[in-house]
Amino acid sequence: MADCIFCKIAAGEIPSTKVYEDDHWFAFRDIEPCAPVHILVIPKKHVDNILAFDEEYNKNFADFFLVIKKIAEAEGLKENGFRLVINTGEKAGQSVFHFHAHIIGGREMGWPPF
Ligand code: IU
Repeated sequence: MADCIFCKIAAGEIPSTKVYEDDHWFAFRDIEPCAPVHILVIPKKHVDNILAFDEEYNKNFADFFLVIKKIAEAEGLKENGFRLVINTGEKAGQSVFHFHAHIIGGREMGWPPF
């Protein structure tokens, strides 16, 4: 989508610290990490967020959790686990309107999240 910064990152038009890429997914390190491991996983095909999904778009997410698992294992997060955060909507903290999942790990986590 024109003017979407994450579309441009996924296309390599804006540099990022890439950690994973396949035909459908792109993952890179967050520029403002909140933990030793903080990675954003984005679909290459644009969607604003979960609220914009329909049945057709959802087919793109068939391998979503396997991609997350692959990245988490490669980042050494298997033993201590990690948190997956998907902020959806401005009031829930979403600031970039291209779906992204935060993989956060490498430190103790508190609950509830704020
Ligand atoms: P949020 O869930 O929409 O709030 O998360 C957006 C994240 O994208 C946030 O953690 C930013 O630091 C991160 N980010 C980035 O890594 N690179 C960018 O060019 C931009 C935002 I814009």
